[in-house]
This record gives sequence, structure tokens and C-alpha cells, in this order.
Amino acid sequence: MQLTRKGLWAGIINEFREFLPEIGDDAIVTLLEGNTPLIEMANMKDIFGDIRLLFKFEGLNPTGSFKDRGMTFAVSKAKEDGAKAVICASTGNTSASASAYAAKAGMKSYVLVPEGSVALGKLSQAMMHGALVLQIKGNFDEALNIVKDITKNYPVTMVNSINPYRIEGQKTAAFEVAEHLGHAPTYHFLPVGNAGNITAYWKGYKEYKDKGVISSLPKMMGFQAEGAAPIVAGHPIEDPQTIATAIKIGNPASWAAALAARDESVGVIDSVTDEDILEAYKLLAGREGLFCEPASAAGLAGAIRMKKEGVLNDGDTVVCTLTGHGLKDPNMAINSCPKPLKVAADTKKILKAMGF
Ligand code: AN7
Repeated sequence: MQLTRKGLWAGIINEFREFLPEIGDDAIVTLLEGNTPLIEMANMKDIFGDIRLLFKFEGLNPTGSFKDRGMTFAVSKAKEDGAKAVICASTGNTSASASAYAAKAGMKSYVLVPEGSVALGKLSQAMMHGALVLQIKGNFDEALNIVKDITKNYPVTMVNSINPYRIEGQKTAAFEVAEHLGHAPTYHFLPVGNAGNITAYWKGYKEYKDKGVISSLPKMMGFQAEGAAPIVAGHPIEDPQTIATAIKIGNPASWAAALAARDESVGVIDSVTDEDILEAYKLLAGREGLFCEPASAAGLAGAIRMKKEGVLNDGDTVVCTLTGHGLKDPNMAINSCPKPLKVAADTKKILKAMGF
């Protein structure tokens, strides 16, 4: 099957409607998410040799992360069902996305976030979009349990990725990768937190293969942060720790589906250290001009590790999803770099500082 797209991008629901559950025209709540670029690696040949490496830059979605793909669908369905409010637990990006789409839908949003573990940019988004932000003295996993409890008994729609429409929307990223390449990649690397995204990509690739758009499937390569790697450990982590706050999750909701994605694709779910994550984060910004948030670099950190371990070969096509924008977490960026020089407003002194 050959797909061609014409005209202006209309958001993932309109673009991929035939591959999504039915939804009425009037219910669609979109910020024209999706259609993110798939960018060829330019300056990492010393690391990757003749591997074709590409970055799916999901930080260029309307709220700066891949969550928008799932949120357009979850909020649209909530609207169709007559919901007046949505709720989520979040390490930050889900709350930013949920509150933006709720604002557009004219709905109330409630977001539960772990106090002290949400990057500043994300918090500012939820606040600006008018969410009731509830900072809890507890971690993401505790927040999610509370949200599950509340939605059992109260008229608020849960928009965490347990909501199946989230996965439906997010699978469209795999559609885009397949269309851009004209085939499936050999490997698809991505960070794993609550494990919704790896589940969604795998679903998307399988559906495009079933429809004959692609003829092969990628191996799914998910990477957790070492201090927050329950799937790798094989049991929940009570007190997960990592600098990559987006994936500081100890008991992923889509655990079983992530294992299925790994096993069906003959892929890997493993971990990388915070040091590996920071190195990949800086490589992307410094060499490729791609500013993603720390968690987003876990996929590339995993790819570097798999290359070193001889898993990846010349000629392979490797896609890494960069899940969120670097501007989400300005503190981490500033703390990862040498301080700016303080120089007098004097041409001579500035030239000297420039090395002339
Ligand atoms: C940048 O926002 O869980 O494995 O509450 O923000 O699908 O959970 C965020 C997760 C990767 C992990 N990269 O994706 C939340 C939240 C970024 C993220 C992940 C997240 P999943």
C-alpha cells in the first residue's frame, strides 16, 4: 500500500483516521500534533560507523513532547463521552499535554505530580494552561495509584496511558517513521518509563505491516535509567532514582505490553546509567544541534551501548525517538555546562575572551 499526503498537516487524528478507532468530527480536539521530523545523524560517524542513524524529534510537538499524540485522542474521546474534566499522574510531560488539550476542549484538568521531581518547563506549562496542580509528597507511582482510585468513583476521565486511546494516538509516530523511511527501521530505540510509548510504537509498526505499508518489523529497544529500571530488574522499584525525572518510574503501567513488544520483536529492554544519559544528551545538543531533555537521550545512550557491544551492524537503519524538548528542563541543561563567561562591555576584553 502506498500512502501519499497532500496539503497542510491536520493533526494525527485527521491524518491517520482510517487506522484509529472511530471518532466524530465535532469531538476532535487537536493542536496539530505529529508530523515531527526524522533527522539524519551527521556527526557521530566515529561512534556509529556506517550505521544509518536517525532521530525522530518528538520535542517538536505542540507542548514539546510525544505525549500530544496520545492526548489529542484521549481528550477527544473524553469530549465525545461528555466528560467535563480530565486527570493524570505525571512526571511532567503528560501533565503539560493533558492541561493544554483540556484547555482547548474547555475542560478542567487535574494533575498530580511528585513534588521536587518535575522539570521547571513542564510545571510552568500545566500552571499556564490552568490545571489544578497537586504536588504530592510521594513519587509518580503513588500518584498514579491515587488517580486510579479517584477515577473509579468520580466523574473525571483518566488520561494516563492506561487510557487505551493514549496508545492509539501514540502509535502514529511509528506510522510516520515508516512513511518517512519507506520501510521499517532495523532497530527502534526509545526511553522507557511507564512503558506506554514502546507499547504504542510496536502496535503501530505491526498495524502498518498488517496493512502492507511495510514488509518488515523493527526490533524494539527500550532503555530505562539504571536507578529506575523495574522491567530490567524484574520487580517494581520502590524508590526509583535518576536525573532523568521523566522516567523516574518504579512500577510501569504497561509493563506486560512492553515485555510483549520486546519478545515479539526479538528486541531488548535494558538500562543505561545517568552518566550515559548525560553523555548522550550533550552529544545530541553539541554535535547534532538537537536539544532534547535528559530522559529522551536514554534511547541514544542505549544505541551507543548496543553499538559498543557489537549488536548493531553497518547497513542497519536505527531510529532513536527523542521524546521531549530540552527546553523542558533548563536547570539540567545549565548545570551540565560550563558557566557563561562574565566579561566587561569592552571590545578588546571580549576579543581576548574569544581567543583573538
Ligand atoms: C520525555 O509525563 O510518564 O515509557 O508522566 O516524558 O511511555 O512512559 C513521561 C514519560 C520518555 C517515557 N521520555 O515514556 C509523564 C511520563 C519523556 C517522557 C518517557 C516520558 P513512557
